Amino acid sequence: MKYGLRARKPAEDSHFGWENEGFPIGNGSQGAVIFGGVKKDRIQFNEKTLWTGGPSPKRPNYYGGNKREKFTYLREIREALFEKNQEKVKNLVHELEGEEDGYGYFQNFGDIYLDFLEKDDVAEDYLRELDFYEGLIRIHYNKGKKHYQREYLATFPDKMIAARYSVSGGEMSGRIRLISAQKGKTALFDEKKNILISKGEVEDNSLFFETLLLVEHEGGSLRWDGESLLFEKTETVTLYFISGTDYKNKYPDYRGENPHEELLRRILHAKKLGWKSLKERHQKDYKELFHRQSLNLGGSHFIGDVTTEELLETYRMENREEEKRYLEETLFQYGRYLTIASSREEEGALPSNLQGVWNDSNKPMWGSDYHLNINLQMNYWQVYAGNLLECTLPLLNFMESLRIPGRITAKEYFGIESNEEKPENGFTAHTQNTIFGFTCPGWDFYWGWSPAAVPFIIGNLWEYYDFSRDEKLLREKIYPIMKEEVTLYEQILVWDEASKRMVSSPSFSPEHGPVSIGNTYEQTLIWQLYEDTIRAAKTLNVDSDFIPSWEKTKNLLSPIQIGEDGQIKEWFEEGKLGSVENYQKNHRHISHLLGLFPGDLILKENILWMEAAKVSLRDRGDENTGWSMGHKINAWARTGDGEYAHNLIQKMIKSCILNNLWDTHPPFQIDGNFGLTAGILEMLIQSHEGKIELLPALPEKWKNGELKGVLARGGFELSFSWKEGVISELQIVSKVGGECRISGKGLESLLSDFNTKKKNFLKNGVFSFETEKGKEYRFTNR
Ligand code: FUC
Repeated sequence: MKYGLRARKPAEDSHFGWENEGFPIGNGSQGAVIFGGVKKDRIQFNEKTLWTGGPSPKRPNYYGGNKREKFTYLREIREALFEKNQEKVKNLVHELEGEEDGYGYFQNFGDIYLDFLEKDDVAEDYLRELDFYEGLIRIHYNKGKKHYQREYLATFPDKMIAARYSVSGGEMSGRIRLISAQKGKTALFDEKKNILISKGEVEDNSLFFETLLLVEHEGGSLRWDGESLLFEKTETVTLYFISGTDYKNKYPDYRGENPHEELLRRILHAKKLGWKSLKERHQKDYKELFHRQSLNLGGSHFIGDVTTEELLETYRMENREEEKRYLEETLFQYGRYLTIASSREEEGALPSNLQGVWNDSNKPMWGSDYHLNINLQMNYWQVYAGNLLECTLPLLNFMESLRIPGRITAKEYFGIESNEEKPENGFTAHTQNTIFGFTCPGWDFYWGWSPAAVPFIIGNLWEYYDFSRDEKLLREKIYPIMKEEVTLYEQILVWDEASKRMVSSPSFSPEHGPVSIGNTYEQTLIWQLYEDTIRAAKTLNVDSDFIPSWEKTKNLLSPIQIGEDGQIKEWFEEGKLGSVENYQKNHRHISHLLGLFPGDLILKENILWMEAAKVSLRDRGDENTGWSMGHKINAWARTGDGEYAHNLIQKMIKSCILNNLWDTHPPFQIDGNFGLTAGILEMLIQSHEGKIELLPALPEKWKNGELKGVLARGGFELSFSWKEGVISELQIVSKVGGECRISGKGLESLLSDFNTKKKNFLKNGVFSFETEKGKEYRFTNR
């Protein structure tokens, strides 16, 4: 196995084992965690649409959590803020909250247990591997003279999870149980079809759910005993299973068809294909995505027979550099593996949530929902340069689906109404979102209010365009969302005479400090929204009559202010660092630095702002929750300080990575995994400053390496290698044509021939040349 997870024992059958030792597989909509026990195996599984909350016969008045006509308080709060009457503000902000009732939780779907007729749990030569290259889990072990082998996979083309258990040198017997995680539901066996069915309705919201499990065997026999499926003296047992609900992401009832027919069709199709073809089809699909990109930081030749736990141990305790680089490469690729496993484009697909698609609890932290004040954004930071653009489309669908409920929230909380005359007059959403169109603020203003979360996530959609240059998608789907949001802000920004800025009010920086007007978090994100929307309009050659007024607003936002300690102020009122009410030193959010990353407001050419950003970053400190460290790696990479960024990677691996390499907040939260992958890419290539910059933040420990198949803004795919920090080989594929501007150490000599021929090597070290669509450009040092 080249890259993956490896263990020499099964995961403990407990929540601890699930979170720390289980190995995840997924096909976007379905996920499973494999325990791999010898006497008792457990497959815990999920499907993204199984949630409590939302509209339901029990909640006939469900209104997306919105309270009515709250915009009247908004006016009062704004006045109080202008008058600096904080007491009044504090008394009133609670009016800008939403309803908790009906919020709901992402649910555990259930478990499949295989109880083997074995005396004990003891096995020899036990090995459990999640192989990123192959896209599956393998387990083998011996028990006496018998050799056992298992494989588990989640296939996207055939929408199925499948597992195959085989034994040589003997036979195996045992029983299979399918257990729903919803109360009081038992499985039934359809003798005719040979399918085990578990179905019912979620008590809270009457959402219909169903799982079908088909078991095939070679040798021996299989029979239903009224409670479980007994397999006796078989050589192989193959499981195919699929789950679904009658959820549909459609306002207002969020219900679609009963999934039974479709699930049945698929499971019969899987049966027809059989294990071998199913696996082949899965691997073809998976490998096409995964193998687009490879990374060598100096560890790719390491072939140690070590477990992931041992690798982590080495990383924490010792100086075996090759192994350390290998673990960094593994974590990098894990972010890509988890993306493919938790976010695939298909009709109605939902994006990856706080735990991707894996959850063993019916009350997971934060509902395992969609958090828009950083987390959902971070779930997709790795897809762009990571060459997995299509995996971001579920996010686009999700954002589209928030527009209708989000217009209600805009109406109730901002008084901005969409109607026949103005059908797309502005939508909003806040920190927390569910699959049932919960777009209102949370039930506590101090974490719940965050309208700028929408501009924030629109940044992700724009990145999709900027990397792909897919003008059709920009025109048809992305730009309408951007324009609607600018339309909203054109109506809700207010003029602040004291600071001479257009400001959002009230504003609250996630998730500390005072309620204020025009804080840096909001101003920055709104600025970025205007900046990107204007670019989009110009690209598409539309709305030229709006652009002057949008430009004007943008220029009055003044997001960045430098404070007395030379920091980027987080609040306009902040003088010295942290001199405001409710400031929390070392807070995990670095929301005032979103212009540094993922935005492109704070650039290297602006030395003053860049230095101020570093002051603010240092003030926040390094160690924090997993995603916070993931964010800081990216931010430090943008400053160009590779050593600092690498130091953070080391700290993150030491403190926030579990034995199955899942990132922990705690609990397990997948954003940190994605933030880490994105951060590694950001250290090796950047393209947000109007050019491609190779090795912008390279640490000494990575001085030799190779990155293949990385994407850059402008529609370029690059592969390059470097020695002693100098680029030694470079290949650029231009996917859409147009000018390529590129810089990096060593390019001057690498491109010298090319340079004299074309005479377009620019003075400041940026090489620029026109490319042809589909053409490949190769440069090597002779
Ligand atoms: C944000 C963060 C928390 C947590 C939650 C899911 O609100 O502030 O740390 O990650 O999202």
